[in-house]
Amino acid sequence: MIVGTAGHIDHGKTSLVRVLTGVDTDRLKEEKERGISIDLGFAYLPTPNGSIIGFIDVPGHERFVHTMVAGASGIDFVVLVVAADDGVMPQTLEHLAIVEMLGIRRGVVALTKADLAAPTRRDEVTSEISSVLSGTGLDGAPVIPVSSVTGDGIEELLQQLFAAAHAFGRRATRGRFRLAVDRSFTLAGAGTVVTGTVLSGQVAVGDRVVVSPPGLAARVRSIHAQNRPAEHGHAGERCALNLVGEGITKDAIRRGDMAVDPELHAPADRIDAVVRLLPSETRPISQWMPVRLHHAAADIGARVVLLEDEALAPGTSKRVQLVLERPIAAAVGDRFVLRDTTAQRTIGGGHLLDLRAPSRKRRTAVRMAQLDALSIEEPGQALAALLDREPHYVDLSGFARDHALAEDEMAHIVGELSVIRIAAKNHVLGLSPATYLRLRRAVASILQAFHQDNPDLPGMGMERLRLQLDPRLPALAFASALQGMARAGEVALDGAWVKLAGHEVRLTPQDERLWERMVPLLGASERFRPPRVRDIEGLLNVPEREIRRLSKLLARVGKVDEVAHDHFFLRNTVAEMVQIAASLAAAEKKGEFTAAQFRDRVNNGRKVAIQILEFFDRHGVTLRRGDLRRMNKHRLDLFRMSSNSVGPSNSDQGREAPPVGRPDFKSGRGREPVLGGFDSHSLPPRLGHA
Ligand SMILES: Nc1nc2c(ncn2[C@@H]2O[C@H](COP(=O)(O)OP(=O)(O)OP(=O)(O)O)[C@@H](O)[C@H]2O)c(=O)[nH]1
Ligand SMILES: [Mg+2]
Repeated sequence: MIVGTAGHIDHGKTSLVRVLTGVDTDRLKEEKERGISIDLGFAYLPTPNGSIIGFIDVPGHERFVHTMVAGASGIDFVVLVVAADDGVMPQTLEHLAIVEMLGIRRGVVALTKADLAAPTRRDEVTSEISSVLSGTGLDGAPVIPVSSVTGDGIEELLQQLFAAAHAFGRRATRGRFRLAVDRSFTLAGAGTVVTGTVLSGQVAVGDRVVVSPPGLAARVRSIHAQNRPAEHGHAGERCALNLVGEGITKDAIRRGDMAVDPELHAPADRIDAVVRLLPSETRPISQWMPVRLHHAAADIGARVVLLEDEALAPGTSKRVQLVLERPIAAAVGDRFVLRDTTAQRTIGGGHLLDLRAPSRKRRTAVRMAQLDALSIEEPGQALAALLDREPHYVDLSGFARDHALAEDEMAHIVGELSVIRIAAKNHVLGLSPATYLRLRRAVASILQAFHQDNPDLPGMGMERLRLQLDPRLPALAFASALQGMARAGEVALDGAWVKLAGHEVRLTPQDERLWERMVPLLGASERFRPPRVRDIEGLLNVPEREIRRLSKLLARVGKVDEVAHDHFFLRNTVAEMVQIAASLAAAEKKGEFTAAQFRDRVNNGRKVAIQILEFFDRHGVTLRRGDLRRMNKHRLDLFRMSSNSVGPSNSDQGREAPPVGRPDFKSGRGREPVLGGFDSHSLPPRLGHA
């Protein structure tokens, strides 16, 4: 447990820590000279059951409130110090407000300098204290009169602290590692050391961390936890980390930085949050008002964008967007304090909702619904709620990172909710099973309608399909989702075309008859030199454009290939010619053959033979070097023999080439819709088309 002091200047905070722990935390020369605390002080106290309480002593001076916030950000328990002679003073109230904003609900009040106040005065101050605590998280906290001079009450306070530490136990070691740096210094023989409170997760000697926001990578060479050498540091402990790495120096790391699990390094500078304005404020927070944001040990200039219609009035809470002067390392749910820009008053505080807040459409109903979901504290429930709202998909990698969730925690949540994961480039999108089912049904029905209206087209353009769907997934994710549906046998993909599995291009009865008359002309002994469109017109007495139209249609479905303009070959013939070229190449020592060799084998004249080879060149089936060609072994089956059913076409004659930069479906990333490290659920069983 980490205990922090709080209270007005000169009320005896440091003296109290000294009698409790034996450590004088006012170490600075200036602190000695002026008799006040300036910086944070740290001390440790072993408890009877063997655990160690860490103390953070804070300055009370009104000019050092920012330091007080930095110290209070990591504490579990507060000792609010009120001098019995002075009573409640301005920084008593301000520190109390800060403790409240930081969500600290455990604590005691030490009524210090009890030796200087008569019993009636003590009673007076005690009732003053109960009235200021009323309605706060510390409402009803015990008030213990103590004197650091006579030692009165110290034993009772100690017992209270031990009991609290015992009841508190250990902070749950949830989440990925985050340590809020409050000091960075050089230690002779060790190098750079940073100290701070572990906010979440744990760290072990040898671990890699990143100092964020600067982005400095480091290795943890050694650890002190609660002032003792340790192999591990856990959430809720004060730790000193000896860091080594390029660029790691005491000056490169500042109070306010975080040492985090490398996965978490993603500084944020536009953050949606809930803010409560203190009732003591006299004016509401106005649009674009400048404030000072105190988060963990950092403080940064920021502007407030109001997200709700009504003004943010004193004593109320509202959603706002914080636009920061520079990014911070944070996590969803983190508490913060707002002070005015002249650093004279604490004006409010709150907690963070979304680290990747949008700069546009930030006040829409859709956005508010998302923020409702993000307001849910329990991450699993928040994710479930998000998946349920527009846009109906969630960047799971970003969600896990911004909630500082450990891999197994995220895997558990994803498993519990049966989230469907879709890989897209560097992240993984999640859909609820219901949304995914809806998507698949919509894909099926849109394709069905499309095939009905366009029986002669092999499929629908992937982009056109994507734009008709809700949710409209990002293009890469959509391609991955279709891959999943293709694996489940629901759809078939051919480059940028999507069709229902089992869809075949149907010819009209007239086309069917014409095709039956064309086949013998294209096949048979003249197959390597089939008649051109115009020749067929003469042979069959059918208009040239009809022959051309049907030929192009059949080319799209892979029945024929347009080797040269208006010159269509049967797909089987093209496949046969690839074999011939391959056998020529195989017979040559260097694997290269000439156009003349090819012509002699197919015996169709020099001009046509060269047109065929150039067609192969264009498709990368052959690789030409001067007069010689060799085979491209990766493309040997580009023109597979077509079966009875109409197979996918690989000819690009008469159809669009696949768009450049389309997702590589063959890469492992696109194939498995699984977030790195998560257990590998596959997509759910196929959707019936009934
Ligand atoms: N008589 C008496 N004097 C005390 C007691 N506690 C502290 N003092 C005196 O009060 C003065 C201030 O004490 P500190 O402990 O430095 O006060 P502080 O709250 O740490 O002050 P800042 O850190 O500057 O806010 C010192 O001169 C102490 O000796 C007490 O219980 N009785
Ligand atoms: Mg002090």
